[in-house]
Amino acid sequence: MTTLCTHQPAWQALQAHYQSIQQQHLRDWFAADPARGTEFTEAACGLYLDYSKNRISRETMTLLVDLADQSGLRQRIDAMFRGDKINITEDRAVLHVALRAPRGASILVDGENVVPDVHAVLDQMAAFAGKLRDRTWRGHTGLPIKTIVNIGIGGSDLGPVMAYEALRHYSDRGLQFRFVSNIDGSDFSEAVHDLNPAETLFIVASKTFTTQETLTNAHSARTWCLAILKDEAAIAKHFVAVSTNATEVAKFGIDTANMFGFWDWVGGRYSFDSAIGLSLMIAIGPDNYRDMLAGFHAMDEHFRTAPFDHNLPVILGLLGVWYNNFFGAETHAVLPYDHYLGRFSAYLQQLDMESNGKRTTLDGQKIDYQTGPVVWGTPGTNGQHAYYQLIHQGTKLIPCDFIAFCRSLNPVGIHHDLLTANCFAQTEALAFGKTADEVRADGVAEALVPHRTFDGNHPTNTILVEQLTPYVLGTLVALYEHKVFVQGTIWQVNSFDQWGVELGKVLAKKIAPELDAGHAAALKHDSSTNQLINLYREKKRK
Ligand code: G6Q
Repeated sequence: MTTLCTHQPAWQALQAHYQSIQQQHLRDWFAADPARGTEFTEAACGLYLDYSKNRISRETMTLLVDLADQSGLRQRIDAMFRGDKINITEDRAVLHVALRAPRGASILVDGENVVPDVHAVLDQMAAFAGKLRDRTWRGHTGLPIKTIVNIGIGGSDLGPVMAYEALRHYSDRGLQFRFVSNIDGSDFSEAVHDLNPAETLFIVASKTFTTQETLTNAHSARTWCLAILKDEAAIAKHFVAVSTNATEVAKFGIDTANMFGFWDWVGGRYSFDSAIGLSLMIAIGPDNYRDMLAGFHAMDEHFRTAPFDHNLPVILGLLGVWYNNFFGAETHAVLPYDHYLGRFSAYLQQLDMESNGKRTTLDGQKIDYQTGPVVWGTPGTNGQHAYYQLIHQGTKLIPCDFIAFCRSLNPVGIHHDLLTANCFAQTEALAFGKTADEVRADGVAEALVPHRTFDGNHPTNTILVEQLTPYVLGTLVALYEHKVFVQGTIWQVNSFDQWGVELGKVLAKKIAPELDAGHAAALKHDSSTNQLINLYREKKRK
């Protein structure tokens, strides 16, 4: 049995250290050290991280880095990059880093270099994307394709849609992109209601090609297409697949020449820079896509080589552990001050929560400490008019990451300065608050003073970047991928499986036929589930 993180000497030292500093206020730390705002910073791959507004001292960081060392982080990083099968419950390597390795690099899985295969698929994607972008790929009736609909779910949807939204500025505006994921028929119906099948291409994105939601949506798309085009031969022109499962792709009727492959060593939530990103490549073009991969790769190299105390994903990961396990923070907010990053927090939600929402160690021990936090957030400034109240004056400690850009992609009047002013103002207000005396000095009536006082001392990171580009998106996503890896290593969980989603899937398959009013067999669930099924059947008939 390996030593649990809570038994590491650094953990014990952090616990004692926490007792000694938990009452200290960021106001005092900043007053005592005028250089704090430039000292607790780090820059790499075009990202500037200011982590000075955290409840930490130099000693905290030293102890956290000790914890990383004692947890074997260096060995785990090496094992991942080497292609070891670190996803032990599925006996798989974890090599999303190979997806962005430059041509000519060598990463071995079972003795074979996988990098040439990665680039062969990228070239195949680029050739196909080129045909859609120059309109030479024609539909069954000879019309060019106007709309690309990605059908996928989870890792085969959240990444593509997030990245498409993030990089929409760089996209071909003559093409439309839509994303269907939910098994709710309204998702599919709304996505296609104004489309002409003769001008529509469906990308069925599914690693396994057995996922109920995706296959159900794909079959509905097929029916919708054939209802108008009335010829099975049309499928070859209007459907392509991204998958690891050629047999199922062929069974669906998609020509495997129009299949873009990837590999079992790419986890779903780590896959949007594989062929799963085909819709994105069509939107932004192969050159921009490769710039994005270069950004991913730059962050991979930074993570692999930088000393832990200068390593952005390590610093963010350790700070997360500090609040999660010592301050008892249960959630973590990611707040991008950029409209294009509207889906970024939802994407991170899966990346983080599906990876580290675990309660068993790699060697099967039951965990008695906190692991992955609840991750959430929406772009600024909308959140300020909604839930920031709770972050400022509520009873919970919510560490936040603020992400801001120096130059807007749409410089309109003074919008961008105002946006950024709001971002900086929030981190300032959260850190320093407003004392009762400061409130009184504003002439506020005594009865209102407690209501208008801000305690402050709320920790934040600020990530400041010049401009949102494909390269930058790559660095940001890799930053969070590796942050999750750091935390998973410390908590000793397998960040690359997701057994927790299985039980619900199995039960849904059992319940689906029981919802049919003609289902004769007696229901054998608990009394609540039985009653819900009965009510549904009864009301459905009306
Ligand atoms: C991600 C998960 C999960 C997966 C979806 C879709 O890490 O494995 O979200 O991406 O269940 O799976 P398919 O791509 O196989 O349809």
